[in-house]
Amino acid sequence: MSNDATTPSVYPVKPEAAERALCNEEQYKQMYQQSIVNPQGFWREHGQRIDWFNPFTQVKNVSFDDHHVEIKWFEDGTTNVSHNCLDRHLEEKGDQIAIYWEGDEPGEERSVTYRELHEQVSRFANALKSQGVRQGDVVAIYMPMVIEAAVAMLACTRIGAIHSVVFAGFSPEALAGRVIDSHAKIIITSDEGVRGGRKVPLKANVDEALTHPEIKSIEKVIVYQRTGADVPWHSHRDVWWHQLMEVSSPYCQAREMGAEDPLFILYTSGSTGTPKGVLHTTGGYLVYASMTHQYLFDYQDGEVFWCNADVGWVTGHSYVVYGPLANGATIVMHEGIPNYPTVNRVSQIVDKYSVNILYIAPTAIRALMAHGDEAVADTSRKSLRLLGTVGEPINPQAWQWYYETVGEKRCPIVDTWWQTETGAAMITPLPGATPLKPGSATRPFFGVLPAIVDNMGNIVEGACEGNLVILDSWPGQARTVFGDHERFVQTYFTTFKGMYTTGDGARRDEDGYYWITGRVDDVINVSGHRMGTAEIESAMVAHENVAEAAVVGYPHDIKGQGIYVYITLNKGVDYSFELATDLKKWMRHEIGPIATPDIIQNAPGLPKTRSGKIMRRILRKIAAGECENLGDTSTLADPGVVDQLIADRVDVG
Ligand code: 6R9
Repeated sequence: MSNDATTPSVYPVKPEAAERALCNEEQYKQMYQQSIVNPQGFWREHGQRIDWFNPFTQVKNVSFDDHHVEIKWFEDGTTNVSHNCLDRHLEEKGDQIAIYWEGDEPGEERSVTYRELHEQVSRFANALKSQGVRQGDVVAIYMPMVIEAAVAMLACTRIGAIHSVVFAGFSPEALAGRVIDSHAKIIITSDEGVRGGRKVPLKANVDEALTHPEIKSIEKVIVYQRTGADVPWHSHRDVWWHQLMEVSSPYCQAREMGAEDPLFILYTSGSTGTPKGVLHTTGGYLVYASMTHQYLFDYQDGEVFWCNADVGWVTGHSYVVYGPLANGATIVMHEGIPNYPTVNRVSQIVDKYSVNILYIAPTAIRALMAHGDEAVADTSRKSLRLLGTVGEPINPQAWQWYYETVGEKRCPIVDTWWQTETGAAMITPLPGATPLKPGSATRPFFGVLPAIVDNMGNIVEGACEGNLVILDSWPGQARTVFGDHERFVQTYFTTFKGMYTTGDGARRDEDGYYWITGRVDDVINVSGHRMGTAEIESAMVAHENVAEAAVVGYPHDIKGQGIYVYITLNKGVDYSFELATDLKKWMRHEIGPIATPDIIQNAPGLPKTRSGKIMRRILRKIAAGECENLGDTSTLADPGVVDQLIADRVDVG
């Protein structure tokens, strides 16, 4: 992570950014101070940024005590998310474009105004009601990146149904697991999705998922017609989206919801067990998502905002749908991938819609950077004012390329650190207020109290490195794990008492800037997507020839981390190229393409402690090629396996 001598280590705030921004450096410091010293007063004021049907009087009611973790914000207020994202903009912005949709193939495009979006959401909300969806029911959404994905989400919020968006790249098995856990009543999907020139058989995947014997909750499958492909049909269960829309009324009053009523569930991987259904609630989430969207992108009326995340990830929830729409923004939604059909696709879309703010992941930046200037060829990108990044640490080299080649040194970069569980950005520069250091997420957002603790949980002051924790609640914080509050407490509040454990390591420098160093638990981050090693391992050992599997991440130029799998085969099974290919296919089927192993190493023995715990630390080092310095191996049950592993190592370089 070293900068070469020609690279400045600090980029001062640009005067033009400070001039237009809601807050410059002085104002940031004042507001931050106020938010920490008097959180009740600060959030009482900023809670007003959304419309409340019934105003709140209680601001914050929080306990991080592991005997009784409870998180409530604005609890006696009532509101509705879809009202805030749509109805309240109609008078002034009814004819403004809400969403520019750009299809996978250039030339395929659509757009909707706020008025049109409001009408579609209202119709679809009525459609959901007609299919038996009531307040508090869970609706699974397994959709490609089409406007209707946002319509489906907003329609759920309009009637108080809880959505659970499942990334359309996930396999039928992964979808089934999430449906079982959430007891979803309805699945909304499409005939097919289209990404990078390839069709994804979403409806067929749903059909396959629903053959799972444990799924009893699903009553209806609503199918949006994206490609018009022939799909198998079960007339007692399947319903066409367009047929429902035709007969549904365009009037649907937004239901008055309590601030703490559940808004959505989003599954995320942890270090152990099955994915957790992280639950967010209504009022606090919307206040926090919309406020961060406005401040960290310095979003101003009339600007075009493009976050290219999929709605299957939290970034797509907070910065494709809820944050921007609550602020009445015009957004771009792209169906495809950043480098299809040409490597300058992102830049072309920027020019086409005069995008002012571009928010993408380091993995996409690195993939584009691999093509150098070709990635920006024949485009001007002159509309760009600000760049953002999220999902994993950005290496200074990629930062530099993004800054110089994409933004032509004109646009500040906001490197935003946050998590599914935090709802929205937590540690991030503000363009008018924060001098930038490439690779650092810089300083906390208002109301966020980060700290670094050692492994004993002692808070360390000043410049240091350790575990990143958050000492007090913020409105966008997840409230629980759906159906398993104990797991929520265990995962986030027991490692270090009285604090929220992020699972990330961080360094703080002498200026108080935070540098995220990556996960401290057994979670790997592939192309900005979190995956638990346990999840991959359990899918791997479900294969008939695999006895045991250990998964680690290793540094990967494009993806950030690649998936390196060590497998022990069942007795009598020989390792072969064909078997490795079969295992990769198996993983795509079990979890989805993002879980495809990059490297598989045949490992007749794995390094285990006497208590049987695999020492991944050693496997990580071997995968990364750091075989000389493996650290202490004395606690291994059989230290001999290490030599064998090194001898059989697959060179990733
Ligand atoms: C929003 C999102 C969360 C994990 C998080 C951390 C990593 C996210 C980052 C970053 C360094 C950044 N992460 N943003 N690391 N710098 N700017 O990505 O949510 O999918 O839950 O992942 O991603 O490790 O703990 P999620």
